[in-house]
Amino acid sequence: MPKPESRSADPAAREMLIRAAELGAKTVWDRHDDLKPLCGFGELGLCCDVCYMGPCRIDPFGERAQVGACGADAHLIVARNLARAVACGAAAHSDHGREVVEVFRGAAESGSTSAYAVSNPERLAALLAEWGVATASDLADRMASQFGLQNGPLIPLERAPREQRRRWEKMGISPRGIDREIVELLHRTHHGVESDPVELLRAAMRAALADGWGGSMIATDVQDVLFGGPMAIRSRANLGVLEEKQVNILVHGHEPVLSEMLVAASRQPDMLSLARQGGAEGINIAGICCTANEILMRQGMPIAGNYLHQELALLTGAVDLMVVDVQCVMPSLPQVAACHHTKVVTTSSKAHVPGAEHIGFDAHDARRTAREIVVRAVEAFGRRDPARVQIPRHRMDLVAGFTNENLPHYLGGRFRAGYRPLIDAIASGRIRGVVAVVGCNTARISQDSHHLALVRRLLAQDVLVVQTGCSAIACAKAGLLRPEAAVEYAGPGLQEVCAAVGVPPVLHLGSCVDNSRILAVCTALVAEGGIGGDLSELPIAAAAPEAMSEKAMTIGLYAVASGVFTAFTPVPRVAGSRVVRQYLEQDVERETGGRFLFTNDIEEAARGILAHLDSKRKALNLAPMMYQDGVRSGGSGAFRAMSTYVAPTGLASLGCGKAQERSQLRPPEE
Ligand code: XCC
Repeated sequence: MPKPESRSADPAAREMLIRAAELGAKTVWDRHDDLKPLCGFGELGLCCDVCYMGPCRIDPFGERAQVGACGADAHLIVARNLARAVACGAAAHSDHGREVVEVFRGAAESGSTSAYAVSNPERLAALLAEWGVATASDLADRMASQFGLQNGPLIPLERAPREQRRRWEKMGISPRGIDREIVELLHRTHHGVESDPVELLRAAMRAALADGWGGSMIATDVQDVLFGGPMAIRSRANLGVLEEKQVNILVHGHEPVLSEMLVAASRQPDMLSLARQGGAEGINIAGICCTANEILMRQGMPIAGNYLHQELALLTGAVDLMVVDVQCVMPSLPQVAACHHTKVVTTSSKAHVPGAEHIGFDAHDARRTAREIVVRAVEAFGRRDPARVQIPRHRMDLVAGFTNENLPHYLGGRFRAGYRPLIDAIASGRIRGVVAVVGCNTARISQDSHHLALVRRLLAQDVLVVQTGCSAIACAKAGLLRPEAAVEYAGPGLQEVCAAVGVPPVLHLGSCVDNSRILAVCTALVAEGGIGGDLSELPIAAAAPEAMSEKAMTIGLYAVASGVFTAFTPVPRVAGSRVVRQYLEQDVERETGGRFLFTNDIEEAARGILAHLDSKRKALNLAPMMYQDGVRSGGSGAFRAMSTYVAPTGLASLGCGKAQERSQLRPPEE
């Protein structure tokens, strides 16, 4: 058996990989190994299957075919493949947005019978004003219309800095509705349509922008209106959150519509008493992937793991039921679940998995569906074999729940709520910059190893890290989302800031659609003024250190189109085209202000990001960094980080309770 250490940096995962071998279960790593060697043409992006004359494969060594049967060369083939991936990634995120808008519309209609209601009237009022409508119902209609907007820019685009919008207009990539952009992009990739690889990449950027500043951004807004705006909140992460004596339900996927209702159902007295009658001490709901992030941010529910944990969680034998909706759900789950008593339930009309039970989810009947799922889980608990249960003891405390709306309060406190304290810390050289580290796990890279290596490296260089998605879960499992992580990992400047305001050095901003929150934070930094008049001028960057899904490519592309330097690892399927790499890693910077760094080497990614931050600081004429290698520049001796650290009054001093005892942490003025 391959060494578990080579497959995951997470000790809980390694334990379960050994358990998988004992049980004779195949996991994603085994299947990935079975496929090796992976197709070299595919890896380089040089295999074209857009028509049925092919597939045509370009020889990267120049000895055989250099063009496909139709005459498409390597550059067009690579660009076309990439554009199709971006279209799919944008479709996934934005269709999530459309789903939650439909639920919102149902809740907003007068005389509604929807199981959902607006729980955040303040956010609703702000959106009504911004969108220029009078009622929630009008807002839902206006938002729904954005998806099919045929002409003219999207309404949320107005939030982008003026200079960025000017760049998009000049390039002709101001996005229209996501439906139109994706249809046009796919049309352009059809055989015999767009033959200019760079024009195709620009069209892909336009579709990605329609997602980032459209579908995804609307998803975040609507979810905050329906389910509440997150506040800093404590919880725990890793497989050790599974409870030996409780009914364990895992929610996995992306849309919080079902999972919010499941959390509510699991707390109902009759459901709890049913669980007790079945011999359980309670009902424990935990999450996997981005659904985990959604119910963590708003409800403080524990996180069982990120993408590569989904099969491992089932191997514990402690999961009674896993309920899934859409995206990042491995089709293998029912086979792995068959090792034990675990039931897998699908709920989305768009996502069926052979071997799983399908319980169709309808927002109008959400309570009944959620209760039915809880009942199935309690029944399954009765079939659990305690002798076969093995729950890794690893679980880590964390603080999550930061947003562009609440960050000014946490950073500025009662007297200085706003982004000015952060800007001052950057301008004075205490903080080098802000980097978003986001995205997936992949079987190509030892699980979490790149996320942790990059984030620790950045923290040591006084970089404030913001996170979403499976990357945030990786760091949560490793303890980087605790305020104490500032002492353990941050450079002295960042430590001072974290100690002063009581936030962790790594801020969890939510699920992958919530990358829109990161765009909003960056936009707010521009609006506050002092460290750049455009996103591309700020000392900021982004990274996807273990990218797996097409959504990651879409997010990377809208980040680059928004002016952000973005390190993307592993190298996506672009290596077969010099023209595509040249455009995305260099030339695009003249157009959007952002660019990619594609690399398989996470240290190279870290060096590239740090060099980028320093170049932006230099261009802005900001103060030199206050500390160099732990020593205050021009000062007298080493900064004694440990001895000067004062536990902040807010977050760090509070211990973590059980999820059911969770308490939201209020901004200082409350
Ligand atoms: Fe999927 Fe969002 Fe990637 Fe994780 S980070 S593997 S996309 S769940 Ni979104």
